[in-house]
Parts: sequence; structure tokens; C-alpha cells
Amino acid sequence: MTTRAGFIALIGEPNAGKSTLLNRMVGAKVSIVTHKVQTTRARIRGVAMEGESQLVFVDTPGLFQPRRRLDRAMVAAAWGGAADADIIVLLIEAHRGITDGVRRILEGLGEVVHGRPVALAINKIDRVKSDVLLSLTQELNEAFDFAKTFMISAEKGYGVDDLRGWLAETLPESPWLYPEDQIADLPMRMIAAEMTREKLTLRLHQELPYQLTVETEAWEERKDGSARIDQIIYVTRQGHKGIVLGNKGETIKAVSTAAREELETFLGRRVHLFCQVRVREKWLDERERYEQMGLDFRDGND
Ligand SMILES: Nc1nc2c(ncn2[C@@H]2O[C@H](COP(=O)(O)OP(=O)(O)OP(=O)(O)O)[C@@H](O)[C@H]2O)c(=O)[nH]1
Ligand SMILES: [Mg+2]
Repeated sequence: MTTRAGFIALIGEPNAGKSTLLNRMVGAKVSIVTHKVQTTRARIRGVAMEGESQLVFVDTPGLFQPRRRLDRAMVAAAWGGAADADIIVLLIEAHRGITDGVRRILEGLGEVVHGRPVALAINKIDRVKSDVLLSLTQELNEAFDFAKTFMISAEKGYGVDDLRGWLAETLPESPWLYPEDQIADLPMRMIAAEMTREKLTLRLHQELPYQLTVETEAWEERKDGSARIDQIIYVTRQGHKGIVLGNKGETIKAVSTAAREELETFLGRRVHLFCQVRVREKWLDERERYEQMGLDFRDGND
């Protein structure tokens, strides 16, 4: 039997459903998901097996017009993921159709593909009537030379098996790149930090989720089989610290409880999670913070 393996970059506008699709393909929550844009900040790999093929999915930050250093580093990471992949899957939101953002991505794609297959995945088909899909498919295929078009719902699972099957047979012949039972290669410290950031993003409003970052500072294995995890939430202003803490500390308490519960499920053991909020006005310009996020600091330069 010949084995196949390779990298599949999931790209698209923020909120297109890339992380949801990665998690569904892998069968576990490897990448955080929220209803807000710009949730994913760095490339996150998830591994799935299909027959003799090993599919290494690369979730990427959404592609948008960056304003800040962090935005630029995120967008660079996303394009970098596309540039390194064997196959690119572009996710489009069915109900939003061809936005200006989608047009810009199609232009950018032309420069990075170099003959590699690009599949179109029209996502969130559960949100539209089927007649919309036909014209959208046609328009998109006129705008770009896609190898194949799939209509999916990453959330409900529609069409995902077809996409997986096509990817499995389209990947190049290659030995597997990861052990057969491995599903992710993100360090646990980072997965843990991401879980806390997801809960913060879900609870906090407006700009605040975009002005904070979470890092796991210490991870201690305890004799009773549990883990003690200490995390720092960096915010840019004293006022933000107050909001993250909440009245009598109720916000931070709810966030850390939710994150701890999810971590315990993921790890299959007890966790003691301690989150501390620290004001660091300039964290968005600190190299160390980017390295912790898995981003290249230099990519943020103008
Ligand atoms: N109705 C519907 N919602 C979906 C579907 N797929 C994803 N979503 C929702 O869309 C929102 C964004 O999903 P994500 O997976 O975080 O999107 P993303 O592309 O990773 O977003 P960024 O990380 O911000 O770039 C979440 O609320 C998901 O639950 C789908 O097939 N149908
Ligand atoms: Mg995401």
C-alpha cells in the first residue's frame, strides 16, 4: 500500500469557520473557536488519518486588512501557512458570499499557489437556501481556478467526509509525518493558554479580547496525578484589568472555572488553574509575547 501525507492549509476571512473545520477533521478541540473575528492568532496543526493518508491540517489566522503589529504578524502567519502547504482550502461563508475581503484573498492566492491545488469550501451551508449556493459556486469558479468545490457545514458536519476523502487522495505519496495516534503538535502549555483566551474572548466585549494575551507561566505535575497550572493574562491598561477581574473577581473566576473544566476534559485528569492579570502597556510591541504566541515578531514590521 502506498501511503500519502502532507499539509493542508485552511485559509479564509476571519470567522469563516477554519478552526471549527480543523477540530471536526481531527475529532478533538485543538483550536479555539468563538463567534468573534480574529480568534486564531497563529498556525495550529491538527492531524487526521483517512485510510493510508495522513492529513496534517494547518489552521491559520483569518486574512484581513491589518492595522496593528499583531494583525500584520497574524496575516503573515496565515499566508505563510498557505505558502508551505501541499493543498490549500479556501473557506467562504455561504451567507456572506463574495465580500471585498474574499476578492482580496483571491488576488493574493494567485501569487502564492504556484500550481498547487486549491479547493473551495463554501461553509455554513446550513445558513442559506440551496439556490444561493449554485450561483455562488459559479461566480467563485469564474474568479479563480479551483481544483474542486465543496459545500460544507463545518459545524454540522455536512459535506466534510467528501472533502476529507478528496484531500486524502490528492495529497502526495509520502511516509507519514507524525505518529499515527498524534492529533496535534502544539505544546500543552499553549493549548492551555488558548483555552483561557477563548473563555475571555467569549465573556469580554468590544476591543478587550484584542488587547489581551494569555501565557502559561508554570506547569507543575503533582503526586496525586493532578496538574497545577499558572497563567498570566496580559492587558494594556489598568481599566482593562478591572474589567477582566470583574466585580469582586467574579469574571476572572468564571473564566478560569470554564477553562479549567475544559482542560480537565482534554487532559483526562484534575487541574488546578490559577490566572493572574498583569498590566503591560506595551505587550503588543514585545518580541517575547509574539514568540509565546507562536508568531514571528518581525512579521509585524511595517
Ligand atoms: N451556522 C454555522 N456556523 C458555523 C459553521 N462553522 C463555523 N461556524 C461558527 O462560526 C463562528 C466562527 O468559527 P471559527 O471556527 O472560530 O472561525 P475561524 O475561521 O477560525 O475564525 P478566526 O479564527 O477568527 O479567523 C463560530 O461561532 C462557529 O460556531 C457552520 O458550518 N455553520
Ligand atoms: Mg480560527
